[in-house]
Amino acid sequence: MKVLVIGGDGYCGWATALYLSNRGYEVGILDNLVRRHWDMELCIETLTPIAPIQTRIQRWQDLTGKTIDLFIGDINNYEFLKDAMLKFEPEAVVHFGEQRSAPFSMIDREHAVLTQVNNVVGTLNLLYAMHEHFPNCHLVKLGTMGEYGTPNIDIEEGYITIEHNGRKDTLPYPKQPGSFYHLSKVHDSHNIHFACKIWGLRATDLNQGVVYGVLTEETGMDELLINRLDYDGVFGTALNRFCIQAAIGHPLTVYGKGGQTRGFLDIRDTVRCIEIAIANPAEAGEFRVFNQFTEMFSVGDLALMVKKAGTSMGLNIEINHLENPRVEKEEHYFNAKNTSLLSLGLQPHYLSDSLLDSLLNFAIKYKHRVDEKEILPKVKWRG
Ligand code: NAD
Ligand code: USQ
Repeated sequence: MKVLVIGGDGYCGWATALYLSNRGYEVGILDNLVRRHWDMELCIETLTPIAPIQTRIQRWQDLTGKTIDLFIGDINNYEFLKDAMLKFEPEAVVHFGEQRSAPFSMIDREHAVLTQVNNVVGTLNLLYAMHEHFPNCHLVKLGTMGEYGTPNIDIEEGYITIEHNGRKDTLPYPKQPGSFYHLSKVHDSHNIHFACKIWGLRATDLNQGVVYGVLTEETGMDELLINRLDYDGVFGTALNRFCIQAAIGHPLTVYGKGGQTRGFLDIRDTVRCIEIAIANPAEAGEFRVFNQFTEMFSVGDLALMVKKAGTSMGLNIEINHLENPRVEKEEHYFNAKNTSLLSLGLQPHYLSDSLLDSLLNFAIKYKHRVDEKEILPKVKWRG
């Protein structure tokens, strides 16, 4: 099957492109490399030295004999997107190509607008390209668990059945996102749902939790295939950040009380979930939503797990409760369903001491690249 991976130069996209290529899918990567540009603009770097995309793809071909087509450009440019799709003729499109950091979207008005225009217009262009040229193609779109927020009831997979004044309906689950970034995903979901309804497109919205880890079978094959691993206060995410902080002896940065609970998953499960979604496409006209995470943790508990794993490796780890730069609940109910992907065959890699050991060792290997100034959060939700 021909699969176009939009955002294939990024953290989830690169691992997914190689995984699918390794499994015999014909893969194309489309990316405008803007993430590398934002890193430069913010003066931050991934922990790992990532090779240029052309070098990465060439190395993959040299090692495995498998080719990956490359389209460099912006999905906000409709002509470019349409031409790339007409050239590649995808049967499935996996869409990772968005601005994905909540803090980035909260820097100021300009970054909020950039995030929402980039994400919402890009996805809308893609919907039009599919409608006009590939109406049968399956869209696998990365959404986020953060679309739901932290309601005081169980979180279902996309829809909830409600009885109201004696009548009953199944409706989209209420959304209470916590940043202009997370809001952009809600806007995307609405647009995709509507496009499926009016044009009969088929789409799967994967509401993914926070991803951790760096090595997959493919990205671990060679130094030139290495994936990015963000640790800075803008693009770094909770568990990855804690492991890198532990490796350099920086106190772990738990925001506020640390009771913030989220869904998490190993990057090796991200790539598998995508394959499961592609191999079991949505029906024509169907807007399907899967919650894509394997376990729920509070950030305080994650910090304690990293401290325990690090201490047994001889690291000296402190946990700091910083003033929370975000506006969010720090103690709350959180119970989300995730049965769809499991019932389609996902076999999770649960967070274990051995994964934490390997992530900590990985962080230690590259710790000379860490810029300590970039660890503390600088973006505040209230400005
Ligand atoms: P990333 O920043 O590493 O990668 C995103 C890629 O998309 C980058 O290579 C970037 O250059 C590209 N891109 C952005 N805008 C584009 C545009 N307009 N045209 C073409 N390419 C564009 O992000 P990631 O961590 O790999 O996340 C990928 C997707 O998964 C995002 O949509 C994100 O919201 C979602 N997600 C990520 C996580 C996580 O923990 N990393 C968790 C849940 C959901
Ligand atoms: N947090 C800390 N300390 C840190 C970093 C984060 O306590 O050093 C807390 C945050 O306050 C928040 C939680 O950890 O309560 C998660 O924050 P995060 O930065 O790990 O993740 P988030 O901002 O939600 O965004 C990340 C990805 C995003 C994806 C989302 C999935 O950047 O692309 O959509 O995870 S989810 O959280 O399920 O919405």
